[in-house]
Amino acid sequence: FFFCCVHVKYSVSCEPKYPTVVPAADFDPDRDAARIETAIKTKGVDEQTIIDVLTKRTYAQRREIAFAYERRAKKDMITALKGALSGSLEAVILGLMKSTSQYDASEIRGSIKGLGTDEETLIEILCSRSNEELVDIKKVYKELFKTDLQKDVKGDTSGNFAKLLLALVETKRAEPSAIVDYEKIDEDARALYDAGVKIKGTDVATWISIMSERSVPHLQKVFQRYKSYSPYDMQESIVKEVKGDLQKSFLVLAQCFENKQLFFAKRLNEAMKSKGAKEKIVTRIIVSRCEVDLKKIGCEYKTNFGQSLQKTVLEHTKGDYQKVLLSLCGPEE
Ligand SMILES: [Ca+2]
Repeated sequence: FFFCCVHVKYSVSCEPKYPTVVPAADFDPDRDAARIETAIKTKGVDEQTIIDVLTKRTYAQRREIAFAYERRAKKDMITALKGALSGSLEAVILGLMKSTSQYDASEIRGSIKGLGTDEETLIEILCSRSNEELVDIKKVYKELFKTDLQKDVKGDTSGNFAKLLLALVETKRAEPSAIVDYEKIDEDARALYDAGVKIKGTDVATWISIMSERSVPHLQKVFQRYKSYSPYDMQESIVKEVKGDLQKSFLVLAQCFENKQLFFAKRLNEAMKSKGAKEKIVTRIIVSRCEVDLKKIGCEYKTNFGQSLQKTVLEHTKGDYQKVLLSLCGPEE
């Protein structure tokens, strides 16, 4: 029995990846740079070529293309793309010229430094990214903006909402353990119940520490176990116990612990089908997940909504924006 409490770390902590954008074979940065240069110079701009090249290369390859472009054209490729493109297509292409962490860091910065605070974006990113991703985002944030992510989050949020986001940014989440600790699972499940549904009011600090420090596989089992204490499951309990941005944040966390790709699939569906399609959300999810798990998000999408992600993109977007999204989503499985 005691053996089950021994904490063994996996030798590899990386989560499996399910990208739709993978390294191009026979990659030649000089040839690609020449194609981009011609496309930019073409009268009226040859958007199709820009889309074809840049969506079928990884970020690392796009960087090489940018270097090759600068050597031959004697100017910065990103600046040239900015000048040549506009609107939603420009947003996607410029997003692709950032690494996933740079993109996330910039989206967070934009959500904080824009007019007011865009809590929705802040919550989506901070509550859905893995510990590993958050570690990287913090590092890149500091490099790009010469300030700590913690400091910016603190300056723009308050109360328990701030406490939860800051706890996530501290990146104290445990690595998955190879051994299931049933005692700890039971203890955490009961603690979540005792801190919420069981009492008047909510001991938010306990919820925050459990949900920001335990590993995802552990929390999945905790939420299962939770149902043997509480008449409501964890998501229902969150809705009953807390409100506003704190509720939204806990819900994103809980949904992502359960099935992160399903969470993104639902969010994409909502954003595309909402009145005045929330293009910013669609762009952000597709750009930020195409080298991470967009393939799996597509599978969850199809399973849940009975229609492929690609078909939905086709129905709800148009023009070059549609072309670039479809290319990033890859072929239907
Ligand atoms: Ca309560």
